[in-house]
Amino acid sequence: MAFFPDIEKIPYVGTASANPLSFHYYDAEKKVLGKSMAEHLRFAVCYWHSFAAPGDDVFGDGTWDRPWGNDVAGAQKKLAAAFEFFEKLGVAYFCFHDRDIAPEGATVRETEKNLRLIADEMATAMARSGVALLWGTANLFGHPRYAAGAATNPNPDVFAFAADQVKTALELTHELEGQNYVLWGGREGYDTLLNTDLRRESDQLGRFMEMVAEHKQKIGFEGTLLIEPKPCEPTKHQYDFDAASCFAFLQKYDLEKEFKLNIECNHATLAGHSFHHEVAYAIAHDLFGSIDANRGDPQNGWDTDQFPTNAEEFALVLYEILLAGGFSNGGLNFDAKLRRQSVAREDLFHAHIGGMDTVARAFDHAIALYETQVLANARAERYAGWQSPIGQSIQQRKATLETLSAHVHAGDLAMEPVSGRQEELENLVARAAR
Ligand code: XUL
Ligand code: CO
Repeated sequence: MAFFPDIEKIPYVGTASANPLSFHYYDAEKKVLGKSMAEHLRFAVCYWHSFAAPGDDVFGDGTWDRPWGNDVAGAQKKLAAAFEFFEKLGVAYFCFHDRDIAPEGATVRETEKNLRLIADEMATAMARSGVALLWGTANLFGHPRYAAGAATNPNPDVFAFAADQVKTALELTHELEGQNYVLWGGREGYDTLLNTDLRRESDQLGRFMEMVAEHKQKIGFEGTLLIEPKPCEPTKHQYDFDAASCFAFLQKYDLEKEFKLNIECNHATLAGHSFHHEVAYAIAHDLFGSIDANRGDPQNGWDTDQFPTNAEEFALVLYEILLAGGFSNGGLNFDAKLRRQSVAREDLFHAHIGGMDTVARAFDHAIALYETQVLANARAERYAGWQSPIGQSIQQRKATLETLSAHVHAGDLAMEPVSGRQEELENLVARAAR
């Protein structure tokens, strides 16, 4: 029996139609820059917010209509509803944590049995529908055993338990032909420094990540391993604070060739950055992998995980991704949730339609910036001086403090301040919106 019986496949109707259960901007088949919009944007629905979560918050119980219990029969109903949703929405991908799709049992064996049963049904649903796995991951933060962290737990048995969980989830992702495997350090951080050995916890996390990379090679998983930075929540301070902290961590443990980053908008803003900054930073350091699309609330300081609604802000993110050649294994996962009062089943459609239309409008804007090259030309012009002999000698590592000193003493320097043209460029960006 259908979970969304009154909803048909969501069509693209264009801006003239007022039908709310349709796309007004996202036209999956439309070809731009040699690929369809669906191929460029690689949308994914996340299992946890949309199907596993009950709509509770710290002050109150679940409000959403998710009529399945936390047992295997419930997991089967949830799977059927999720695939009905993916197909009716028309997305190519989804993402899950191990515990979203199957309940933990009383023993490790029972947990694996539950996962196996659902994984087989999932493989069948994927083959039938053509909906593929963007990434899999393990929930290493929900169970009380992980209250003091998983890889950074003071207890090595908890570390081992987390390792077993990741082994299983990585193998499952490989089996389901997932394009990536994500590690979000849910509780890899501290609540207080008074009881925390920072050096030890960093080394534990480093060794854990090395083992994940080793196992990836061993089983022949060809997807990308992704770390997802977040500065805080649930812990006071998380070690994968932002893209730059992840880069330092990866370099320390010689892992920068093994991992890329999954950048989430609301995590970037929690860290005091813009989404644009985090994506641009990851690209500039060859670490860009995938994105979790959502937004925070500008007046609230926490991870509200709302669906994106601001196309202009998103356009700059997509512009950077376009300049970098687009997604390869990565994609755009809606790590976003409904508000607690959104209790109608169709709210899930409105939320995703809005998110996808916002991204489609942003993409159109990004293409305009990309095609007209207004920003690229301004950037190139700003650094044009580096083509000069002195610029080249520095870039080619031929210059020394002495040769530069000689250059300065020879006089004839051109150091007049030049306009950064920020306001003009902001106007160009605004005008490029179509
Ligand atoms: C939590 C978060 C996670 C990861 C996957 O803030 O973003 O859902 O995306 O574990
Ligand atoms: Co996320």
